[in-house]
This record gives sequence, structure tokens and C-alpha cells, in this order.
Amino acid sequence: MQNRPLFVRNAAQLVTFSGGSKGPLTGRRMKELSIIENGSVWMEQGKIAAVGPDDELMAAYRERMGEAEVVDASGKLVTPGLVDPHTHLVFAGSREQEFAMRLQGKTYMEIYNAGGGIRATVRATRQADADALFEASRGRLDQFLLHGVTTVEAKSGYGLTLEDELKQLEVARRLHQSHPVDVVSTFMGAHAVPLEYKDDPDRFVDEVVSVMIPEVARRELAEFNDVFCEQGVFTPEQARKILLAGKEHGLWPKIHADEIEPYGGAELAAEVGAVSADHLLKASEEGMRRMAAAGVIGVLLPGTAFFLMAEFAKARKMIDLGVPVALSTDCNPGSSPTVSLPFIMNLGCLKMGMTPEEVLAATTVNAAHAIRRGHEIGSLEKGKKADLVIFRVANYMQLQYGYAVNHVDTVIKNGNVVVKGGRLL
Ligand code: IZC
Ligand code: ZN
Repeated sequence: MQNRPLFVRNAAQLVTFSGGSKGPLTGRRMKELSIIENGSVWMEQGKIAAVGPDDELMAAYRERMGEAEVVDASGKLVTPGLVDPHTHLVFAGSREQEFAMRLQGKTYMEIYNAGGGIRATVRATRQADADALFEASRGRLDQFLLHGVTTVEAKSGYGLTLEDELKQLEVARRLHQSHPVDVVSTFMGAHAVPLEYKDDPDRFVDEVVSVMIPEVARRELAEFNDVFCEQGVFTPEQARKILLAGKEHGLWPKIHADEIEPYGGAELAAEVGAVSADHLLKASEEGMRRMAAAGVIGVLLPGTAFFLMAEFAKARKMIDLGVPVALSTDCNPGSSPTVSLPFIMNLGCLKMGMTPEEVLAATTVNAAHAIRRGHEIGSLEKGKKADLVIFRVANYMQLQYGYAVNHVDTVIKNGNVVVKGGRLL
């Protein structure tokens, strides 16, 4: 916990997203940053106590200034801590050989069908003991924090047996308890059809529905339930069954939708009332409209399109249709081995036509709502968690202009400075 008050003073721009607790931003509202120039934030007991112009906060806290640790943000940009709402954080091994094969023209699905891809990471993750898995994942979490990310969602799905899925989820819980970054868990037993069930995938779906989901829910190891709905992986019918079973056990639905082929994933997300539908590279316009009507957040993962050398999701179209859009790294060893959410924002601008305002909304407010945390993170408002980032740039546009550079100077988590001068404390 935070011992003394922390006062971040006089930022050139303080991006607050005031009002962000109410719900995800859509359409033109994604551009409403609510910037305070010469802005300051007073934090105590892990929460934001006040946000406003520096002169106002100086006057309000004059008598308590001696108690506080003061961080000078003059000339710099301050934003809410970044939120990554879609990662496969906990895994063992790496797949650089497959990357090299893809550069020679092999496709992601060809590698999966030959027993590699997700299945290769499943073999490595099953073999790793919990401590090794914890260490590998902790290193990645440190890197996320160095890039300004203060909360991540993390999926299981590299175990595919009850025991190995529980192992992954328990590691995620240990990370949440021991690391400054908050980790929000998603069960994804239906990430791939394990080779043992290759000839009878429905039997595996039954195992997920009748054994894994009830046990994960009973142990309270996850809040969300996700499925890879993709041609050659799980059909929309199987995905529906899995998502509805999760709902019955209190797990909120999420879905990997229309990543490689158009497959009705966006439509299914709207039908089951998913919190988010993710990927959406090949989503139909009808699917997007249904998502907008049902309030399903579109979590876009342009790092994956970039790394798979595929067509990017139609972010502009989705925003224009009223779909609330969030952005994420999709951090995983196959299709997006990165932790740089700032670079994902760069791709949002350069490859999906999003504006510098929209990509910030998509990695703060909207990302927070995509993991049902909009009431406590994602905007800088009184009462919310004291999670914020100080960037070494004078305005928010420079974050996108100076691309593929880590501009993070300082990260504050729960009112404590955890990264200073670009280094972990
Ligand atoms: O390990 O390849 N798309 N799941 C669905 C992934 C990519 C992760 C992987
Ligand atoms: Zn994913």
C-alpha cells in the first residue's frame, strides 16, 4: 500500500478521460480526451484524491505539501495507466522457427494443422513446472510495465487438460498477487483442439463444458471465458455451447472472432452478449452492426495482422458504426510476440486509420471496460486507482509521431512509483 501521498505536478498535458467510468466511448466521443494543461494529480492510499490545474491543487493541498512525495511532470504528458485487455501472458517456449517458416510462405493455419502453432506451445507449457512458468511470465509482465501497462488480461489455453489449465490460471493468480501489474484472468480451455481429441473435437467440447468450466468457476480462477471460433478450430455452434456454459457458471463471454476467415464470430458475440469480440480482421459489416447494437466491445489486435502479414481489421468502419473499439497486444508466442502496447497504438494510427485521440481511448477507457474494470481504472478521476504514466513527450500526438520508441519515463501503480527514468524500481 501507499505510505505517503504522491503529487504529480504540472504536466504539459494531463489526459483524464473524465467521465470514462460511465461506459466505453463510441463514435466521435472516442476523441474526447479531456486534457488539462499544466495539470496535476494528488494521490493517497492507492487512489486518486484530486485532479486539476496545478495552481488549484497547490492551493488546495498547500498545508499538506510537506507530507507528499512530489514528482515534477513539467514538459511531459500524463495519461491513465495503459490497459491491455487481451494477452496470452502465461506460456513456455517460443516459436521463432515457425516465424521463419511463415516468412518462407507457410501459413499460420498450415503450421497449426501440422501439429505446431498453439499445439507446440501447449507441449512446452505442459512440460514446464509452475515455477518456470511463473518466472517466464513475470519477465514479460516487467516488460509490460516498462511500456506503461498497469493492468493486463491473461488467458489460459496452453494446457488443454484440466490440470494444465489450472496450472496456468494459478500462475496468473500468483503474478497478480506478487507483481505491481494487475492481472485479470480468462479461462480459454477452447483455444485449440488438443491432438488427443483431433478426431473427435465434440468430445473435447464436452470436456470443456462439463469438467473444466465448472471447476475453474468453483475455484474462482477466472472472470471471463473465451473461445477460438475459427474455421478448422471451433465452429460457431461449439463456441456458442462453450460461451453459454461459461455464463451459467458466472464467467463473462469473450470470443476470438473472424481472425483468419469470416465465420460469424462477430454475430455470435452479439447473440450471446459477449463483453468483447476480439480480432475481427474478417468480420462482416452485419456482424459489426450487431455488435454496435448489443454494446459488444471490439478488441482489435493490429500487432497480429502485422506479424501474420494479413489484412488489418476495419477499425474506421467499426468506429463509424458505433462499435466501441479497444486495442491490445495479443501478446503470445505465435501470432504477436510483443509487449509494446505503445507500438500497437502506432499501428492503430498507421495501419487502421485511427486518430491519435482514438488510440489513446482504445488503450485506456475502452480497454478497461473490455475487462469490466471501467469503474476503477482507465481514466484519471477522483476515487479511481492511482495508476498513471508519465511520458517523455510534450503532447499526446508525439506518442504516435515518434513511433516504435518507448517514451515511458515514470509509471505509478496504486499510488507508488514503480518505474522511474524508464527503469523498474
Ligand atoms: O499461440 O498462436 N490466434 N491464438 C489464436 C493465438 C493466435 C495464439 C497462438
Ligand atoms: Zn488471442
